[in-house]
Amino acid sequence: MTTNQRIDGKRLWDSLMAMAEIGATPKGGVKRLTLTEVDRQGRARFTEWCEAQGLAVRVDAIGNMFARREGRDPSRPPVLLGSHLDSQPTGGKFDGALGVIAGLEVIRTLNDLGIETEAPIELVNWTDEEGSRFGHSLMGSGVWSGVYELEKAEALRDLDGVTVGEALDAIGARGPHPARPFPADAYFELHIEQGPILEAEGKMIGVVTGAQAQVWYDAVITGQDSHAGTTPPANRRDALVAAARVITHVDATMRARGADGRGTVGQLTVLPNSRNVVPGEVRFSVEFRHPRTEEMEAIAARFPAEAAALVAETGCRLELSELFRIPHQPFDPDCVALVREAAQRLGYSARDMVSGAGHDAVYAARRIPAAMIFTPCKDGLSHNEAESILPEEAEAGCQVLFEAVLARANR
Ligand code: HGY
Ligand code: MN
Ligand code: MN
Ligand code: MN
Repeated sequence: MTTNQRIDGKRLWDSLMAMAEIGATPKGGVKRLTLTEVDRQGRARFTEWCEAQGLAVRVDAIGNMFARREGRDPSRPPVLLGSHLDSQPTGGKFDGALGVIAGLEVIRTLNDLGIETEAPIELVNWTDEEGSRFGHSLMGSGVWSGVYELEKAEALRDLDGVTVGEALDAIGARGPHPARPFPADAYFELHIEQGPILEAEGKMIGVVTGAQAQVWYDAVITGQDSHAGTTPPANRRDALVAAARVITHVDATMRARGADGRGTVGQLTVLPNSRNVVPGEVRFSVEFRHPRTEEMEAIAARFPAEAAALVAETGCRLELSELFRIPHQPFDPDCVALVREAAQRLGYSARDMVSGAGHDAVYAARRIPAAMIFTPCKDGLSHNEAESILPEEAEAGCQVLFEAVLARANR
């Protein structure tokens, strides 16, 4: 039988909309880039809401925020829940924020109903999940779980040359607590699917069994800037033409892996970026993903040499640096079962699925049992200002989160 203790869907939605005001963009999305002034405002509002619920908020050295609700037995490791408040430059209202605000709603409901859990509960806002500013996604959870070294993370630079360390200090987000794993019992993350499957199948809940493999690179192609009018074809070393070959090859590599292949060049800078100069340097991102680790590894084994050969034919030079590689990450079967059982008890249509996106749960799972809950999103669209979900979808996801966390914290 379900606990029949219901979260407050309207309060959840109102808080989601209030958070979406921070960094709101004209097209209805949000721009809350990690460790910017707007991120600071989001963090401040999150802290205010947590403290209003009597939670003790602590911040670690990479800016991860943990808001703790005590349990009956303080000796038990806490059950964690949460996600991220940072967004893409043209992000949506719900990517990340849904998991954080739904986690807050779980705590608000426990407080309203006067429910004391056996284990403590900690609500988490992870720093820089998106990776779009500093080039490493899942950065905060990566440092917490020991995948990324803190010093290396702090030294990462954005396109303006600002380091993570400088950005942390600029908004006062560097906390006194060590950014490393502490004893925790489990981690649950509610997130929008960011893809088309649940909507296409008319399912309300995704029971996420794992997340796909991915590998990210930085590429720099060096040719020679020269006059567009006077440089004959034979004398050109056009870095943008070379980059175009590599970009086409990324797409072909993806398609060669069939419907499960993913390959993207999302970020590109042309130098000197003048219309009558043959480009001498092009910097761009490359990433590949696949549900099966061995497929990602097969791409990663061949792509660097293939790309170098394509570039060499143009007389340019390629420097390709691998930023990180994540194998397929299975989630914990017991935690996944709690999600599946909660959806069943609540009567929500559900299906098991692997996440196409990376999530903080992927790195949390390196240290503690973790599971995720997905809700549909309109047209499967995300990392787009038009990202949208229905209030009843947010409510359903939050109710499943409530039940799974309560079951785990009282087992
Ligand atoms: O890229 C990702 O998968 C995540 O949404 N940042
Ligand atoms: Mn996200
Ligand atoms: Mn995202
Ligand atoms: Mn993500």
